[in-house]
Amino acid sequence: MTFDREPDLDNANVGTPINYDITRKLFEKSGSFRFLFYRELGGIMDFNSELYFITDSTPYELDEFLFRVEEALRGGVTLMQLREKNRTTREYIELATKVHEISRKYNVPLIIDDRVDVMLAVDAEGVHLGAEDMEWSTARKIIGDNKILGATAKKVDVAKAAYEAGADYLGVGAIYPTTTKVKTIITSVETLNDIVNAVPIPVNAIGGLNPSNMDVLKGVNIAGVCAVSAIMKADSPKLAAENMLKKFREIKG
Ligand code: TZP
Ligand code: MG
Repeated sequence: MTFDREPDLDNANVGTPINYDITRKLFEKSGSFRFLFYRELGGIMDFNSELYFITDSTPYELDEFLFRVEEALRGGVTLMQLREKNRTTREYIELATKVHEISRKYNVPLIIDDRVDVMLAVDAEGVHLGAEDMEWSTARKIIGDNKILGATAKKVDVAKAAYEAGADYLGVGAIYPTTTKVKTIITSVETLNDIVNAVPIPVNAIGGLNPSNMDVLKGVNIAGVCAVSAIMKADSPKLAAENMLKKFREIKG
């Protein structure tokens, strides 16, 4: 794989906007999957997708939902996504505003699922787009280089296309069948590995993952794991997040 632009790594410091050149270089250089992000309100947010928590508010009253989100953050979630499929634009923005207030306290970047407008409205740190959402290149133009663009990919060619279009990270799966409402297919660990080796940006595994079934990911150079139910529906989202992060770090060795 060849790359046409060379980032200035010596000057890649806190405040450097994340973009895929910088991401790639730091990814290769550090191998630690921690990246520079940008300075926000005087604080520093790292992009670290080791434990990427994706929400599902459907079964919960607002207070319970926000409590669970905060518990998950207290448990060590490193990146989070607000994923809403059945809300009006106004409701989505209202909820995102509340969730962003919480995620900021923990310095964890908030990614908005599906909706560039909602992300911009609440000045969240990024947006996650799949194959049926706004095209990645269009989204990148709209959001600029200071926001995170996540993409869903289940095939190597799609992963490469997403990277070329400006994606900062990829979500790949479902690795296991999932109880979360989503239109998806099973992605083999082999395909996941192929994708990891085909793109220089962080790749996260997703789909039915919990600490008891993550061993299959051992040896695959993923940046992290995503979870909805394992954290959202747990008796203690805090404990669930702690356990999941611990297990991920274990399998990474
Ligand atoms: N994309 C692929 S699988 C999935 C998404 C959004 C849902 C993952 O949810 P869970 O509950 O962690 O299986
Ligand atoms: Mg989507």
